[in-house]
Amino acid sequence: MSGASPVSLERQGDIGIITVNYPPVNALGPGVAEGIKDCLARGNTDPAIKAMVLIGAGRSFIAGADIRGFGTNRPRLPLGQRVYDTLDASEKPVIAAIHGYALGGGFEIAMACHYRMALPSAKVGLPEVLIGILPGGGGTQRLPRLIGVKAALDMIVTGRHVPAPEAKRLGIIDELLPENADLHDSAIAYAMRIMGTRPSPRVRDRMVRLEDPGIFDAMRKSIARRARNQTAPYHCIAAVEASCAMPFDDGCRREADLFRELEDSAEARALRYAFFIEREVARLPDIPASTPVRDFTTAAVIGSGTMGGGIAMSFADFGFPVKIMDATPEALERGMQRIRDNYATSVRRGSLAENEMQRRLARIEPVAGYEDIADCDVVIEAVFEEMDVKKPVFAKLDEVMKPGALLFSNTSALDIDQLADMTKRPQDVAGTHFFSPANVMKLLEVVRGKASSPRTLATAMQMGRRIGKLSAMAGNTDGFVANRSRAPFNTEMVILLEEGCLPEQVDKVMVDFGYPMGPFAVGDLAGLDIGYASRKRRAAENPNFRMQPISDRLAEMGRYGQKTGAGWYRYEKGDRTPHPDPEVAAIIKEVSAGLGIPQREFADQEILRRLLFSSVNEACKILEEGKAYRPSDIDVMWLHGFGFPRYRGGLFFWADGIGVREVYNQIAAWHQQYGERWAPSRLLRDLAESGTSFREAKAAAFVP
Ligand code: T1G
Repeated sequence: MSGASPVSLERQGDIGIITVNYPPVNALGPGVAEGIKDCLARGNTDPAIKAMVLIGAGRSFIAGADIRGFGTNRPRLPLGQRVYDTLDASEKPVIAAIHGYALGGGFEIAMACHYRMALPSAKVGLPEVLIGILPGGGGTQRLPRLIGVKAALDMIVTGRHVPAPEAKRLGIIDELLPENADLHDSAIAYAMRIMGTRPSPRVRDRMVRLEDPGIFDAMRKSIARRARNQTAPYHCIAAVEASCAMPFDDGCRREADLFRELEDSAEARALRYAFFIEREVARLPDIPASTPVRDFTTAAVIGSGTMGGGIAMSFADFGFPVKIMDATPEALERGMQRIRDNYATSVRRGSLAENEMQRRLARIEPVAGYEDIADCDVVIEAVFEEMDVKKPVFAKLDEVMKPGALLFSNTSALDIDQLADMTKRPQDVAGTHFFSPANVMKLLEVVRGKASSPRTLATAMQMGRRIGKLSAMAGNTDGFVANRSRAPFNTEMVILLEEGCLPEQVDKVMVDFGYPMGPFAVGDLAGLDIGYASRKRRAAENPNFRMQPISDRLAEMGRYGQKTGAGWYRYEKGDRTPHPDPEVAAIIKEVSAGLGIPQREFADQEILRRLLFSSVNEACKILEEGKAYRPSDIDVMWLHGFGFPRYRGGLFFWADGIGVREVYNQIAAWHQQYGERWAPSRLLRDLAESGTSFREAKAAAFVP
């Protein structure tokens, strides 16, 4: 920012307009809150000004405190002297004119204003809990006074953004404008209508509306599962509870005490890290942001199986027309039925409106063959995961697709270069690896082939963002980046069984750590036959490939998991609850005895570290081979591809909490005990020797 204040005051007739101009989202960075306070003081002393409007320049109102300032001991205005207090003390009324976002401290400022006006496209919210803290600007005290405790608790504990029309219904917004209204002029007109009204209505003067005294304990119970191991959600509840138990200023003091307990907590540091790496991942160090992307308006998906259907839904969910085809009309109809069933389930659960489901279904057009998709801008191949099936598809696409169309494959591990070599336009080919279920999981791995052009890659990354994904670049290595870094975890978890663990013990450790499901339960959900086929393929290619006799035995018995009623666990008909199965324990015991592996007990920490350290080591190998840009990109993949608990930041962020040296020493010890699979990567050894954190590790130059 230049020397000029990011906040200005100009007078238009009787109205003072205070404008915040601190791009890109008017966060409350250095000088912003002070600037607002200064303009309020000047507006209150200027006799020509009867009322004021507070408005944001650019694309938003105020998006909240500057998150980069947390944990940095940046000086903060004391209670009673903050911008919210200046607004409370303002003799003249102030209208918050909201467009874009009013979030966190920005929304708290709006609530300290006397009136709130918004465009319908605007959104308000208190998302602080999502970065491990709580509204620290009086929001936990004002919101219950504005909309009642029940609605306030929902907004504060979920951190959700509330669209302006809903905010109007809740009582947050006083004046909801039509979408095409001019916010600036409308706010001035509004100010002129109310400028003589005294006293100006202050939210702090209202009574809190407590609908049910039991709501706080009920809320604590309702969040117990998803908020386990976290503190911020519970502190949010305590702060709102204080709004019912004490006067406003005391409540603000209680809020400030709770905020201080959270600001530099491990949870808050991890969640702030996650927030920023999700933005960093979009930056491609060797592909300039100015690289022209190919606009796309129509997409096609080849293959209407679980993945192809989910990919088609991803496009339809974000407004894109998408054509879908399959090898036979019967297969295509099965795929369309699965899509219809998926949407119907969402409608039944209340997460999707019926009319929105119809709009999305109308965007998905089943087509008979290649000639029907020739004019699409983007085509995503999602056929069976075999090279012999995929190669002819790419040869055909090369033949029929219009010049300039982008040809992507959803393969999860196969060589992108081999597919590109089936075409005369390898520069237009890349991998776009969705994670199952494709319409739910946010991670999209963009896999760079040797010949993929910068334009193709930049377009693939942007395409992911435009369909609600987090796009992350991966090198074309076996398993790309996410699955390759996860592979040792998958091996180690089964080897633990050979040594005396049970699936339920491993799953409990990982669920207690924060995963939504244990890895064995996830295996049963995905289907054990898929891994079995993959292991057989790899064993045929690599005689040294370590087979998994226990997993293989289950698959050979037809125990594929939920779809067959039994896998690692046993399932009752119509019930997805995994039940430990004595038959599996017996198989584990028998196979392990046959392998001659001594059985022993395991502490939870060893189980956790055997799984995660094996992946940390592999992720270091990926970085030293230049197959990922940054350690934090791999953390994004673990957060959004594998459900790694967000309040632990990511795989490397968590490992840094233990320390590189300790991780290295443990891996070196397991290398002595178990042999080559635990050989420390060179990068890991170098980091341990240099005392460099995982997050500071430098990847080798990117190698497609
Ligand atoms: N602080 C610092 N930088 C921020 C920021 C913030 N609050 N919000 C966004 N940015 C940066 C972001 O890193 C990116 O930077 C650029 O702006 C565009 O963001 C006292 C204590 C507003 C919905 O949690 O949710 O107030 O990558 O890519 O998709 O009680 O940004 O360009 O270098 O996300 O259009 C509460 C966080 C803070 C809001 C816009 N507020 N931001 O989304 O753009 S705590 C938040 C967002 C607080 C008070 C408490 C989103 C957005 P770069 P973007 P977008």
